Amino acid sequence: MHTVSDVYPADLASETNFFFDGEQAENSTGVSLTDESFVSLEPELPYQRDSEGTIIKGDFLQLQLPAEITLKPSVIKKKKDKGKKSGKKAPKLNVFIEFEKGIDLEKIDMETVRLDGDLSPLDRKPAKIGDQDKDGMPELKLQFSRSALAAKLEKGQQTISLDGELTSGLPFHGQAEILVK
Ligand SMILES: [Ca+2]
Repeated sequence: MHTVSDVYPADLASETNFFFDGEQAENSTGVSLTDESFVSLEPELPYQRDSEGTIIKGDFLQLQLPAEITLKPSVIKKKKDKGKKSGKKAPKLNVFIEFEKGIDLEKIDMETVRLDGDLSPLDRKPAKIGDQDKDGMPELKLQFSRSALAAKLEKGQQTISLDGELTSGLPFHGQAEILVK
């Protein structure tokens, strides 16, 4: 599985800005965010001000929660099925979103979830939460149109992203490999 580090200007790196480096979120002094850090980094409103009167909100806005994304199936076909099913019977892509412990899946703002940049889930409610990979951590199951995704992608093995926000506004991001035939 490939991971991609955040790209950011060097002068943005500081002790209070955390960037996801593909494996963990670190600030400029190498301090990693723990599970507990993520939970405590929900935005506190109204924003606090520092000693110079500047509103402190940068830490929260820079954060991006890592999400583990599982696609089922992870192989999709570009050509339309012979049956040419459409509507509710069209082939669906199941996307499972898993967070580190402490992040409540029910806090995902469904309106913000996008696959590969601009695909919205087919059904925003009700969201199904289960543990299909049986690792003890729950996942949220969303469904997307398989043909709509296939139409956007080139043939071959590639990494696609899933992005969204929690109801607090905290963004999350995950990636998964998919093979388009
Ligand atoms: Ca799980």
